[in-house]
Amino acid sequence: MIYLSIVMNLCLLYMVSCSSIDTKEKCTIKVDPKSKRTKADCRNKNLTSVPLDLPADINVLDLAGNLFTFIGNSDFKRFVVLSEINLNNNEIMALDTHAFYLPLLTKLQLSNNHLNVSDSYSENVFHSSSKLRELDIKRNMRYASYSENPLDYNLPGSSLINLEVLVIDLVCFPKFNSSFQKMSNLQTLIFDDCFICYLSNETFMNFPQNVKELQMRSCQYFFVVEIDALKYFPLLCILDISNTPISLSQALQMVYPLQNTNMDLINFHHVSVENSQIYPYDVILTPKLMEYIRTICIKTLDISENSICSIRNKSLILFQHPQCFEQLILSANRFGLGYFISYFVSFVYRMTNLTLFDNSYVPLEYKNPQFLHDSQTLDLRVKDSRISEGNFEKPSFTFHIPKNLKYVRVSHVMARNYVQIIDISNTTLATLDFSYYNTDMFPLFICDGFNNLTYLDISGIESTKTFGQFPILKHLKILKMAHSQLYKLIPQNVTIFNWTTYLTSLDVSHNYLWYVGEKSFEGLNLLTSLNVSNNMFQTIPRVIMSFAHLTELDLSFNLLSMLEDDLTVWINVQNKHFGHFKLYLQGNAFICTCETANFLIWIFDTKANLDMDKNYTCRLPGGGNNFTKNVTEDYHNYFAACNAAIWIKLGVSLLTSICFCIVCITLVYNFRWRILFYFHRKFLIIVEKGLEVNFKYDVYVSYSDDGASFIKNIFQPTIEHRWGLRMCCEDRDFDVGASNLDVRARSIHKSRHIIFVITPSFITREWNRFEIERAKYEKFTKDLQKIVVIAHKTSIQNTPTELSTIWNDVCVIEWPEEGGELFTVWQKLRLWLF
Ligand SMILES: *[C@@H]1O[C@H](CO)[C@@H](O)[C@H](O)[C@H]1NC(C)=O
Ligand SMILES: *[C@@H]1O[C@H](CO)[C@@H](O)[C@H](O)[C@H]1NC(C)=O
Ligand SMILES: *[C@@H]1O[C@H](CO)[C@@H](O)[C@H](O)[C@H]1NC(C)=O
Ligand SMILES: *[C@@H]1O[C@H](CO)[C@@H](O)[C@H](O)[C@H]1NC(C)=O
Ligand SMILES: *[C@@H]1O[C@H](CO)[C@@H](O)[C@H](O)[C@H]1NC(C)=O
Ligand SMILES: *[C@@H]1O[C@H](CO)[C@@H](O)[C@H](O)[C@H]1NC(C)=O
Ligand SMILES: *[C@@H]1O[C@H](CO)[C@@H](O)[C@H](O)[C@H]1NC(C)=O
Ligand SMILES: *[C@@H]1O[C@H](CO)[C@@H](O)[C@H](O)[C@H]1NC(C)=O
Ligand SMILES: *[C@@H]1O[C@H](CO)[C@@H](O)[C@H](O)[C@H]1NC(C)=O
Ligand SMILES: *[C@@H]1O[C@H](CO)[C@@H](O)[C@H](O)[C@H]1NC(C)=O
Ligand SMILES: *[C@@H]1O[C@H](CO)[C@@H](O)[C@H](O)[C@H]1NC(C)=O
Ligand SMILES: CC(=O)N[C@H]1CO[C@H](CO)[C@@H](O)[C@@H]1O
Repeated sequence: MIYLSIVMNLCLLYMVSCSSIDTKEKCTIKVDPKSKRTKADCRNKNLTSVPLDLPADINVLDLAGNLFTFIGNSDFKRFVVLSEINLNNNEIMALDTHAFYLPLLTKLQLSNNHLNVSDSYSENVFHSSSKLRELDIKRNMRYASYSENPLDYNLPGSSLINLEVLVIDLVCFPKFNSSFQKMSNLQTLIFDDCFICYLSNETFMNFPQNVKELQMRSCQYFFVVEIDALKYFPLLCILDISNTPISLSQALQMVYPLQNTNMDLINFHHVSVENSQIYPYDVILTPKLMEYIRTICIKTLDISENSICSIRNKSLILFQHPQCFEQLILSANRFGLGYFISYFVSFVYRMTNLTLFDNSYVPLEYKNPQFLHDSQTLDLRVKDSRISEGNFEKPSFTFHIPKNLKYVRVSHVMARNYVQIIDISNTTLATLDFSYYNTDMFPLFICDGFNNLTYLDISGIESTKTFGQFPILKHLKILKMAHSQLYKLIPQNVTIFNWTTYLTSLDVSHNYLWYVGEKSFEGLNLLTSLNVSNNMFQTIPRVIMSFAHLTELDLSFNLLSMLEDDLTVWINVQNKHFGHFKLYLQGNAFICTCETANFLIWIFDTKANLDMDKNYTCRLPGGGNNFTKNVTEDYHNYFAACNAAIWIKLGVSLLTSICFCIVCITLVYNFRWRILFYFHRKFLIIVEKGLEVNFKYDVYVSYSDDGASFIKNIFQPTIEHRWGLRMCCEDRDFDVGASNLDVRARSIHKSRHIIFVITPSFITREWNRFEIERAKYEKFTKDLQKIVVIAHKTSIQNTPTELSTIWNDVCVIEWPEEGGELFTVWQKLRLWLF
């Protein structure tokens, strides 16, 4: 009896463990609520055969990524309503004679297996699956592809008469068997893995005439195309040979049989050849090359990235049917439109159906070249661009945007600008991307009537060039002005954004902003998202709190030491009101002291959505860094003194009447940090002195002989007399007689920052190596806060290589000779040193 029960228990155990393995390997079965189809998902389960426990009524079976090697006649037989099978990425080498005996099968995927198009598909393999509409057998012929022997493609066409989509390999010399003609419904033909070596007039002879879409993307090698190769596809609407290296010249020849037809897409993106004897890499577009394509009515044409370096006889605008174009993509070529710009402009205007125009990434001309033979410029001084404009007689054109154009991208252009005025009156233009448009002048946009511009990107263009160039844009929602030196406008111009007061999203990151005037950002009442990251704000501009709809604020990578209470309260209110508020704070200079305790607590209490999982680096009062999370987790240790302050405050209110004087003293003592912090905001210098008592100097300056006068006459007066920082320079502060090495090491150790002034002879100075090594040492031991490198009368490239290992920790300034830059540079330096 006992024996029996043990056996039974063992059995039970066995069954339990078995079933647990079973559930691990089980496929997930789901009913798609929309299509009401049952799908069995058995992907990546190391299966070698169809699981036996699958219900028979599934419609979709996904077996991708398993280890099938063979499909037998009975494998799928019981799934009578199966309509889709995915067997991609298996190891299938053979199919049984009636492997897919499934009357309702519509889609079969077999890509990335080892089936041979020549002999793997027997006469009856798809017999009875006459509903099959989509067959994907690509990437099966990798090993055969390189062979130069002709390969017969034998597919049982008579059982594929309803096939619409065929995805298949294209080997070096393919011979399509005449049964392909029977696939009379074939509309989409995609060759993937394409290794073709020669595309002759006969290659596609046996394909049915209904094919509308032909894709031969990313073929591996250059191949010759005979001019009539596509004549078997008279109904072709989509031709995509992008990334196939046959040269644009050949691609343009290839459309010979398609003359005078209508095409939805011709995609010749990056068809340039690198090392062909016949076709040069650089393409010169001529009327001869455009002979055939110009007769076609094309909706979308992409000829980007083809090394087109010149356009002869206006051949680009010879198209006979400009009104057909809906999308035109010319990017990443190297041709200029200069000599025929007026014709081009009026040609584009005739493209009345055009919705998208893209001509970006055009590195063409310097905007203001200097020539040696020009006697006026021989003194090699950089001329004012306005003067050179006067010299250069430029034609002036107004570009009328065609009525239906919605998307224009002309970004990353380095050339001369020939279009002075762009007219967007009464157009539907919605998106305009002119970012990094590096030209001599920015066109003036005019609008007399209605416009629908909603997105504008003018990042990377100096804001003084774009300011005032736009009319009032009532529909503009998103404006990007990153990297646009906006600081140049802030002090001078009162309101910068009064032409676009309906904005909801504004990006002014990377603009060296340290201050925003009361009125600079005025009028942006509908703003919901503001990005001021990567600027130099030490305090948040108050104007932000006037944006009543703001729910996303990016303050990352500024110089904030905390967020003031009024701002944090405001953020909480916004968050409560709108139910969400996103705040980005990483990369700031937060301080973890009693005085910022409220802020630190707020970080973890607030319901607003903060980045970095609320964990930011912060500076500790005694020097060194830690993380906000670590500090708050160890709250009692860090803020014990703060709590004491609160208790004493309580005590104070009780004991006021007893001893006012004593309390006063206690107050001062306990609030020393708060007082200090008050001064920190008002008079940063005093605070720094108080917090960092152990430093003797604020800055150690390392320089060579030819920098001495710069230090004495320019540096010292500002840093010492105006800013009140203590400087250590060897000529003055070193005691006579002491060992030079020791003095230097000690002085560096006693300085909060170190500045290297790189002048032409600095590299030859005997001490610089030692000082750099000391600076690195101090940096790594965390005492030294900033290493600043100033290049004066020399280039940054001449910096000693020793500095390169800590390059990320170094602040670099190229000292300008004079002018407006100087002010910014002093501001930068001041912020770094404080
Ligand atoms: C499949 O087999 C591989 C190699 O044996 C193994 O690493 C992987 O975990 C297995 N996957 C599953 C789902 O069992
Ligand atoms: C495919 O079959 C043909 C004809 O049987 C043969 O010549 C070729 O080598 C086979 N290719 C592969 C990769 O097995
Ligand atoms: C074409 O291929 C099918 C299927 O493999 C085969 O039955 C037929 O005989 C072939 N026809 C020709 C003309 O080679
Ligand atoms: C291919 O067709 C074109 C045009 O019909 C013809 O000029 C050319 O000779 C043909 N090429 C071959 C190799 O038959
Ligand atoms: C714009 O395209 C439509 C069809 O896509 C066409 O009927 C119409 O003629 C085109 N517009 C013009 C002005 O040609
Ligand atoms: C203006 O643009 C918006 C969004 O881009 C679009 O939904 C709207 O239809 C456009 N209005 C007109 C008149 O084109
Ligand atoms: C735009 O339309 C308005 C009103 O329909 C009209 O007054 C104005 O002249 C038009 N502007 C242009 C440039 O055609
Ligand atoms: C915007 O402000 C600038 C400078 O304050 C002013 O010159 C311009 O006329 C204003 N534009 C509008 C539309 O109010
Ligand atoms: C905060 O982030 C730092 C740096 O990523 C990490 O070392 C530290 O463990 C984090 N602190 C907590 C409490 O997760
Ligand atoms: C950071 O704070 C944690 C928690 O108080 C502490 O254990 C750790 O030593 C601190 N790290 C540094 C580098 O000060
Ligand atoms: C911060 O805390 C985490 C765990 O709480 C610890 O792994 C990490 O070392 C701490 N970071 C510092 C700088 O002390
Ligand atoms: C009102 C005002 O100060 N406008 C100035 C704005 O900035 C541009 C470019 O610096 C000046 O040309 C304007 O005079």
